Amino acid sequence: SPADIGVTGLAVMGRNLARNFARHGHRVALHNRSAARTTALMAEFGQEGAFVPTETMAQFVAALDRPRRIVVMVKAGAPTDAVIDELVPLLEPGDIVMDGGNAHYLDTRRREAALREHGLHFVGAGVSGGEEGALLGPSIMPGGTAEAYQSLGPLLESIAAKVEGRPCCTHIGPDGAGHFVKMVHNGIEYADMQLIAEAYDLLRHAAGRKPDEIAEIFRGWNQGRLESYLIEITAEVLGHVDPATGKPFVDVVEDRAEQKGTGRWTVQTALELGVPVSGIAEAVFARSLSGSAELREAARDLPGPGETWLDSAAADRFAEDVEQALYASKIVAYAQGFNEIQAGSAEYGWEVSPGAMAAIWRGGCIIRARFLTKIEAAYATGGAELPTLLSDEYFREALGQAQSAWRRVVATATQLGVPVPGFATALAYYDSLRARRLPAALIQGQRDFFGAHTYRRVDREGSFHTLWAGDRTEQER
Ligand code: NBP
Repeated sequence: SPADIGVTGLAVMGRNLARNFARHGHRVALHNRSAARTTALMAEFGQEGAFVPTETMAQFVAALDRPRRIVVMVKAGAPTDAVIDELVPLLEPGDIVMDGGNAHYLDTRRREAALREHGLHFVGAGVSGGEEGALLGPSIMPGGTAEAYQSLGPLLESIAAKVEGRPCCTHIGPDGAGHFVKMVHNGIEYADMQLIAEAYDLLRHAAGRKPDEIAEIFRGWNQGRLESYLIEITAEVLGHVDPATGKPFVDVVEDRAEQKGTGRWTVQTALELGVPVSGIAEAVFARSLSGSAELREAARDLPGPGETWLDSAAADRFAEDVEQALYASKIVAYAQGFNEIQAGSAEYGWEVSPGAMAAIWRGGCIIRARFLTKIEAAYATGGAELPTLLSDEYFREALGQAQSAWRRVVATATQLGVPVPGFATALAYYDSLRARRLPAALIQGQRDFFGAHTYRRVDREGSFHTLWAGDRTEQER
């Protein structure tokens, strides 16, 4: 009998998604460019469910029930286009092609438009949770037509992670919406990881705690409002001892953070949309800085404040402050990311529900966390247009309670010379939004001085220019 769904691209991700579909009772057609992967999957896991292995793309397409539902899970970029080009002539109007790879949302918009010309549905779906998520339940962010989601959605929801019975998958919006949201998810992930890393650094180099002690502190935090996958794995990593040397694992790893590019895309896109995502940007820059060997080498001997540590009683109090600072900074980073989703949605007319994004990130994905429930609730109360999460009652109160500790942490870090770009930029963002008057007025004056760029006045409508080089009278422009 025909297969319910097909998966082409059977490397780690595709193979695990295919197995996940089969384990949920779906009949799955299999295809991979080189047949060896298909054969290997059948040999190892063929008993797990109903698989239809195929060798050629034509056989693969012929094995599928109509309208066909095809998941493409190959390397992002040119390989994805190559697979689509091979598929399209074999398909019929109404068929659905889903790209589950890490595509840029603009590529997804282009592909969606091209396939629409052929009467085909193209679904760009962000899939989060890595290899394990793909097998046991990822968070899935599919974009495309509502009609495509009607057909494909139930299959995706069946394999997605579940939180309190709800699947971590929902229709995000048209064309590139799914990949856009996945991109911002990754950007937020960068920021969250950076903030956690700074918290560790402070506990280590200001409070003088050892990695295994810090692992304990993180385990404690994971019992409270900071409960999340990232905090949980941080404690695991910090508690790990290198078998070869007996040293803390974190001390034998080179301190150069790598990146694949979704964080960078998030920041590039935010710059174009004019959304301040300073927390995500600092996180991307912090990774770049950590990898700039020459730069760091050249600056190694610059003077610092010297070895100063907090005394033991102060260190205990400081650890509590760091928890507050981490929570507050995390709220800011997420608020910024959600603003980018709102801005992308407005730009492209996607009508993405921010609250629904918080809901489907509660399971399956890397940033799954208890506090996403609070974000979902904030958008339920404030609506999809809520200007910032910071003004939601719950977050406002949490920030109010945290702010003194947050300031102490940033001040102490600054005094001791421990870099906290994530904490500091989050606090600066908080204070900038709070400010009654920003020095932007002065910048407008400077711009008008050197470039006659004009300014607006607080007391009258219109654009004005001061004759700076002349008698300094004001003209209305
Ligand atoms: P890879 O990204 O390593 O891609 C390998 C697959 O692409 C193989 O099936 C390979 O076929 C196929 N392929 C390539 Br390369 N060039 C091709 C071409 N020109 N035509 C047809 N097939 C081609 O696999 P992955 O790590 O499973 O990731 C798949 C997608 O999922 C990527 O877009 C990735 O960014 C995304 N993703 C990955 C993760 C993760 O944790 N790894 C998480 C979320 C999303 P072959 O076997 O014949 O070489």
